[in-house]
Amino acid sequence: MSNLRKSADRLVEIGSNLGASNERFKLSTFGSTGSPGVVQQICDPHELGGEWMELASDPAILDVIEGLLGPNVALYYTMFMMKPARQGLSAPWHQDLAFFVHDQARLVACQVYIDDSTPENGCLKVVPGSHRTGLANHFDGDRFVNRVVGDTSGFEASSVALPMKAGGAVFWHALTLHASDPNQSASPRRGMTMEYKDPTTSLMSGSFYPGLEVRGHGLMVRGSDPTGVLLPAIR
Ligand SMILES: O=C(O)CCC(=O)C(=O)O
Repeated sequence: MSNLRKSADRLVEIGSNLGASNERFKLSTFGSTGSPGVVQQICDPHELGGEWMELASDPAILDVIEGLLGPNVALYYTMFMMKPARQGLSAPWHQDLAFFVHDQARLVACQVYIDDSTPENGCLKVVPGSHRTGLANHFDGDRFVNRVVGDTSGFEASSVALPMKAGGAVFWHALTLHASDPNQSASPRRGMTMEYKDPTTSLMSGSFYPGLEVRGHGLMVRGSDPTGVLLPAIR
């Protein structure tokens, strides 16, 4: 945790000079507007190696993922969610699969927190069982809007908040409806989201979301790749 916090601080220092988002540092999330110099997300920090890749290939995490997806596990992407104190933006109700539609819903996310995640600083909320209800509409006409369109008050009413201590993790299916509130508290809520998938499931052509930010194909972190396309992570 202390290595991750130190590295996170260094990254934020770099990103705090930015007036606009770039491929690595995002000053906004889920389509909402942020402020110059306030980093909201860091894309694919596992590409930096070190403690980030160590976390993404942590055997304790992969044991859980293997139990859900089977023996072959690819790391698809990572996203470090900053939720800075008083300026952390909300995540509207969405399903991850809408952002990267695959031919099978065999993808699972794990978010590990480096700060305590609480209702006050915008902990994750999920709708239990929603992974069985199919993919909801995330489009307004032909425009992808980063959230489920229409009345989401029913999601709010049936949701469960998932507060977590620093060092803890939450896992969710790629079809699980989830959201988080803005952080209006004095404490940051930093969490590393890691998306894992069965390597035999593929991104569907067209991908449905033209602003797709997932850049790579993924990296094998457990087992082997029956498709022969993905590279093993070298440690
Ligand atoms: O970190 C959050 O509050 C939201 C995370 C999320 O929705 C995601 O990683 O898909």
